Amino acid sequence: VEQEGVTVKGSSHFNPDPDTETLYKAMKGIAPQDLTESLKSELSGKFERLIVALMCPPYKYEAKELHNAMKGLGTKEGVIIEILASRTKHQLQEIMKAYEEDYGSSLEEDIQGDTSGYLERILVCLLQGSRDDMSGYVDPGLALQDAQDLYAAGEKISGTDEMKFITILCTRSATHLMKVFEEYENIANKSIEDSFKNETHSSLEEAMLTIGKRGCSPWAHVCPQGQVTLESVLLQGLFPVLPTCAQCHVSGYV
Ligand SMILES: [Ca+2]
Repeated sequence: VEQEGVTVKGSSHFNPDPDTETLYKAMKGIAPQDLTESLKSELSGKFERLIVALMCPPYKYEAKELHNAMKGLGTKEGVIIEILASRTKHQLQEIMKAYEEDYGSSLEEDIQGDTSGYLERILVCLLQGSRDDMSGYVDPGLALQDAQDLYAAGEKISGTDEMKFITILCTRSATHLMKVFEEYENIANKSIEDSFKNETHSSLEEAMLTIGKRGCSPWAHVCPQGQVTLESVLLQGLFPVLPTCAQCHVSGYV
């Protein structure tokens, strides 16, 4: 298989049949819950919690986290922000689908019902998936313009043009934002995080900081809170697709 200069060669000694047969025999007739139970009896402690969290289909798990964050009295805004700010467009679509399947209502409507003001706008904007997160393309001219616009919408004026911040943070890709924040530091002589803290408050500040960190840290898709630990590195290597930050947090592993 050749793709973009990468060549993968099959081993000349590899014969899939005996391995497939052994696996098939081992897995045959085991229902997923039984597999989870068997794993639980074989494992212990943090590693057990991690594996069990990973057995839960990822989007259903996040849908449940969001639902739990909104039901009952009050809203755990931090959980909603963390999940929505750190997922790709495709992941958000899958989470919305899982939410509607499991709870019979629209995630967007439930979030609108539970939040208000600029926080509601930023969350709905993220959910609508207008963010370009696949191309990885950075337009240096646009990055400079965005940095100037952010400066003009915050530090340069008294008060803050929150919608300008929200629009740039919610529609640009993580790689583009990295470049924007770099330019911003040259223009403003301070980091974008410091400006978020000066210009916004409480949950909107938290949302912007979460998005900002995702733009800054290459590890952010493993753990959007920006903590890089041995475990998060191992997890990235071991499970390149499956684990989500929420799952790692719940398992107490990262
Ligand atoms: Ca200001």
